[in-house]
Amino acid sequence: MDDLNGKKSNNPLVSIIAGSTSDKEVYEKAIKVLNENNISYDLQIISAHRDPDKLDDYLKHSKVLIYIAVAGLSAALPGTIASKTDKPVIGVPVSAKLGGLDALLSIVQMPPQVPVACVGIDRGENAAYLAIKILNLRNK
Ligand code: C2R
Repeated sequence: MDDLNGKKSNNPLVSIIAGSTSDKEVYEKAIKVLNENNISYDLQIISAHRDPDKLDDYLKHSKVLIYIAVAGLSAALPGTIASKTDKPVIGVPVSAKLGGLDALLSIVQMPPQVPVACVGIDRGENAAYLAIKILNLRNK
């Protein structure tokens, strides 16, 4: 994991927030792609369900441009982040139970006005690739 932390930065462009360290295999896929593309990121393990105040505090002080939210089970995390930021949120459903269908539906089925982009189950790398495409808009 240490080598994957190479591009962690004080002024990150992307924030990866995972609900648990048990999602590590999935968020490491995103970290690998961000590192390969020299995109600075911050990694946080914060559960919206378990530690809502910590999430609130982090988001209030965060200056990143894009959030990648990795969560399994009843994946409230991406939607909660989306409710508190005007930046894009990309959700990654994790196959913790039910093959990840529970998390996929939780992330996709956001109510009107609070969109969350969603990549495939366990597709942490695609969340990073999508984040890079969004960041590329800055150079157009
Ligand atoms: P533990 O292994 O820590 O019990 O977590 C995590 O993302 C993980 O996949 C089991 C699963 O619970 C998920 N989790 C969420 C949230 N917090 C934890 N979906 C949340 O706030 O959405």
